[in-house]
Amino acid sequence: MNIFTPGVYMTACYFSSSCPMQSILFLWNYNLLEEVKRVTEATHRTRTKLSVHPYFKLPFPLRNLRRAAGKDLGFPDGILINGFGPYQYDKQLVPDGITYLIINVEPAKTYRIRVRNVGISTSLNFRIQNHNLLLVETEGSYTVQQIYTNMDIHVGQSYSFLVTMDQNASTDYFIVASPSFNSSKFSKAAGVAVLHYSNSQGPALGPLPDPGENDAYASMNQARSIRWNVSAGAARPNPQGSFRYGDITVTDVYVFLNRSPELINGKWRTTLNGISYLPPSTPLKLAQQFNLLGLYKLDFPNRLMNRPAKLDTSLINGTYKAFLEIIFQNNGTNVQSYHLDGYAFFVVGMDFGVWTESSRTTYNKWDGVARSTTQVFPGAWTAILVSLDNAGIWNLRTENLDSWYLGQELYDDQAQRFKFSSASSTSNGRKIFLIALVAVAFGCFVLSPS
Ligand SMILES: [Cu+2]
Repeated sequence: MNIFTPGVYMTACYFSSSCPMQSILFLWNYNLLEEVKRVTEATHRTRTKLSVHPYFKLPFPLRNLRRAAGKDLGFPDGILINGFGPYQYDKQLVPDGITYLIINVEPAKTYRIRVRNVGISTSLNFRIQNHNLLLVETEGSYTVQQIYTNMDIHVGQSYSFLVTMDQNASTDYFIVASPSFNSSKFSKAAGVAVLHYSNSQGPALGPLPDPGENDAYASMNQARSIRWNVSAGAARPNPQGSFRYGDITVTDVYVFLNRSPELINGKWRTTLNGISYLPPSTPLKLAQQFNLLGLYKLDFPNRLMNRPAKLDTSLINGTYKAFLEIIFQNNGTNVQSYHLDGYAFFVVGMDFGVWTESSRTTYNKWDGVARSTTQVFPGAWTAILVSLDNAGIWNLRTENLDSWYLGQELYDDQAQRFKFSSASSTSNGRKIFLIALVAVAFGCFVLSPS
């Protein structure tokens, strides 16, 4: 058996779907939603790059979207896998002539398959017919290696699985990504690719593999089962033993409330703690660099304030090397996922209901997974811990574009109060560097015999 070490082939095969060493599957939903994404991204890029002049006009399609905003974007028309449409697994559901993805494999070998949900609003359930998914990595962290038959992957999240080609190849096998929390409405939307053994005897046969118990409760249980691998030697924010996140004193607590879109100044907007992000007329970093006063404030509230929702350029007043506890409370009706640029954070808790101080007793203080994007189920909360060890102004946002383009994002600034670390932490840094080198050498050694 041949196991390809995660990470090593990443650059060589990053975009090659047919690469025998590793396959990266990008999943997304298309048609209306692709258009929304394209327009939204273009707008976001433009407004970030050029900044938003008070008279800056949104492109026309997005203005229309804003007008339509507040309504759900609806169901996707389909799921693409690496840009390809579904294999015709059912003649009633899938039209003729659609090009689909084939992943060619050799029997008995083990492949690393990295799967990312690059969609805009739909949680996806991923599975491979008759094959187990051995979870090994999420967003740059090694996980405890556990076997799953399917995995819910929320918008912006990614996972690596080792998949061993241990079947008899009497047929090809389906690779499926379908909207999570499946209903019959979604049956048309499944993304279907084909896993083809070199000794395969014929085409894949239906029905599609079952998504399992597919509701928010099951999905949360699955999410809770994903643990950080505290004994793996690499791809972790810090070497073993040097950083026990559960022992660090929290310096600041933020409870971010998501709720359904609301009218602010007559327009539909989304908010966190009642604030909908308003991009300033000068990019934040420039404003900071040149000390331009009045363009933004460092007063983002720790909790929802007793005041009407508003548009504002309000940043978190972070401190370099502070340790934050952030609770995302989702009072909306859809799964949200939140991403923090520049960091991996520890996902320590997740539950239904409203977070309270006593929810902390349920936190995982030992092996909560470190990742950059976490889901928050509707009517539920997710708690993360994050060490602000990366100075700068960083963006925290929802990955659901329908919420994002209506203003659900904010920035965290921990640059101005930068303090140089003491001598003792410099020697600590040296130690970390040495351990990293050992890990790299080990990786090469394992791979060279093949
Ligand atoms: Cu990022």
